[in-house]
Amino acid sequence: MSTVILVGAQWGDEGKGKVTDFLAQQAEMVVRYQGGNNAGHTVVVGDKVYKLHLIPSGILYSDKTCLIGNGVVIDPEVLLEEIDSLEKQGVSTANLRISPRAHVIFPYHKSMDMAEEDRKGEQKIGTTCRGIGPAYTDKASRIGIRMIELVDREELKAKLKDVIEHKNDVLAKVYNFKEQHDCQQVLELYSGFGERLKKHVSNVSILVNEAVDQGKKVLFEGAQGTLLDIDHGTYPFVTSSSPIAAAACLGAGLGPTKINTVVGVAKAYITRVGEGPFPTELQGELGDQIRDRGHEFGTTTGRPRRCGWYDAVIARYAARVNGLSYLAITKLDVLTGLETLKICTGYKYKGEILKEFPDSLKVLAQCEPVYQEFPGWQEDISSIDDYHQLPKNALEYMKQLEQLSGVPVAIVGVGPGRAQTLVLK
Ligand code: 2SA
Ligand code: GDP
Ligand code: MG
Repeated sequence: MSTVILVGAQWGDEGKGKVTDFLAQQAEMVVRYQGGNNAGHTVVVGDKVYKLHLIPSGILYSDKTCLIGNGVVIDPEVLLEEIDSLEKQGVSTANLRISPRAHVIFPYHKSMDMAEEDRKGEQKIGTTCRGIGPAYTDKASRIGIRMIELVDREELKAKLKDVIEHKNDVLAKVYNFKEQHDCQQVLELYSGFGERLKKHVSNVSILVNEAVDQGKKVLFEGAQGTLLDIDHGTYPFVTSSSPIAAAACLGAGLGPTKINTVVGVAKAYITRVGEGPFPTELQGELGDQIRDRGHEFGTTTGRPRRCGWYDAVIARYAARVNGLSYLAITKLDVLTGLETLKICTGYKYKGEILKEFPDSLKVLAQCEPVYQEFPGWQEDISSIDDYHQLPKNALEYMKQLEQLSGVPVAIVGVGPGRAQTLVLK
């Protein structure tokens, strides 16, 4: 199949970076289509650990073209740091191209993100405070500034002058925010970023369509996850973009007729970072144990992730809204040693069993998970290289997980390394 969209099937951090790196071996182009540097995609190659935020995980191969689409919001300072850090580690970023239509994150977006979280207090979303929401807000309000303007000093100056005055006003008067942003300072800093990034700016829509039309393999790398989608996620505890598969077309500039396959990445359990209801959350010792074994801490912010049992209601929901062709199940190794494993098959709500993921957050918050239990396994599985060599109980757990999710499993992760990946189909 020549075009594959890879999406998070849970609340993010499913291991999309690792699976993208694995599938990128077969691809010629890897494309990010939404989100920004709120994302943290960890890729382990040999003894090296790469933490990518904006640059597609395909960059670790010297022969892949890596694109950042129009649907991404870009903090140019972070992007340049990422470029510098990769180059220092011997990874070339010469094949990186950025859409001129991608919107830019400015310092006032970060201030707005923090100020808005403060204003919400107890009701806060638990954002990464990277300015993501405010940048998408400006895009929708038609006062955003794009890469095409960032690389044109005169355009940048004109746009900034207008916007900064307004932002300072709102920050001071509405949020009582102390910090004010100096237009000239931001202009100097950002036009410098623009100068450096200019050589990477190129029409991503043309590049992707040409590649697809030439039969090249293109991989679309989603960030965050289905339940963080602004339309289909646990609103308002979501991010401000659309991580689901449909957004790949929008965020890169190609039509849905060009897509062949959608792979959903899910952990063998589930995590979430940030606020909001989480039916299968494990509070207490077991949750802590899974967090420690799975090193479940934010790749971008270092925040501890909340951990819970695999939720097949969510998996079926992700299958529906993304049109999943396959599942890639990661971190099966993290469950090794647990005596009993559970999979949530439905939600109990006011005496009824809900089989579908509810639209109402109020309902979700009152749902009690209904579980099926399975015996665990004790054997170390991290160096197994053939799926059928997994312990009997691990195979049974995977079989049930697949059946309850309603999507065939194609890939299983048994460790963070590139080689710790089992292929089924
Ligand atoms: P934002 O900053 O506006 O996008 O936050 C809104 C919600 O989206 C969640 N979110 C994430 N959830 C999981 N992983 C993300 N990336 C980082 C990682 C997170 C980190 O890879 O670990 O380091 O903390 C990510 N980005 C956004 C966020 O928690 C809010 O619930
Ligand atoms: P992403 O945002 O979906 O790319 O996921 P993150 O990189 O934020 O978090 C996933 C973490 O799990 C990273 O530290 C990966 O190196 C790690 N990981 C991915 N797959 C596996 C796996 O199969 N087993 C183990 N033990 N770790 C994994
Ligand atoms: Mg992550």
